[in-house]
Amino acid sequence: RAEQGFTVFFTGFSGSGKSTIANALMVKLMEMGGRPVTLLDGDLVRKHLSSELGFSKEHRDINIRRIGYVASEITKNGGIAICAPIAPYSATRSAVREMIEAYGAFVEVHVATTIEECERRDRKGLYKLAREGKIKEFTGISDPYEEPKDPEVRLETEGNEIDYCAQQVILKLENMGLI
Ligand code: GGZ
Repeated sequence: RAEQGFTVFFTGFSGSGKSTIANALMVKLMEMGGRPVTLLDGDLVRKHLSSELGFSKEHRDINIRRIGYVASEITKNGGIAICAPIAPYSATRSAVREMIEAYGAFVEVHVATTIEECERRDRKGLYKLAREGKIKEFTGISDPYEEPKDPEVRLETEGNEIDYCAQQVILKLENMGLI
């Protein structure tokens, strides 16, 4: 049978490790060979696809739907799409799931690093700015994050290596018969 396309959709707080794990997953999938892998990282999407958008609920939803649309096209053509936005709203994630599942599998991965841990790490100094009110509507501080209730994979990053987290996703993809 022809190989089915699929989308791996990471969701979690800023600084939770989404991008890093998504990159590690991309490398593993590319090493397996044969299939094109496209990473739609939050930062790059914001730069190239959504540069006019801010962080209101309306704008976040537009951003996530754009990502979903691109991922659905990749999935339709039998490719692998990896997305890594915050995607704080569960209804929007569900809408994207429906768009993708018309063509292939949707694998939601909750990077479940707690807000306390993300703020403690504060790799980019954004949490400090959010606490000072210099960034408004900051997810987890002054803006909502609706936890996924039933993701395909939930990753606990505290005490686990990047590579181990990426491997958990690989195992799930194998169990689902996708790779
Ligand atoms: C959340 C923000 C905000 C606000 C700027 N809230 O660590 P980062 O920097 O690179 O990841 C965050 C990124 C979030 O963009 P997304 O497109 O993933 O968000 S969403 O899915 O909600 O559309 C952070 C930065 O942008 N950033 N302001 N107010 N993150």
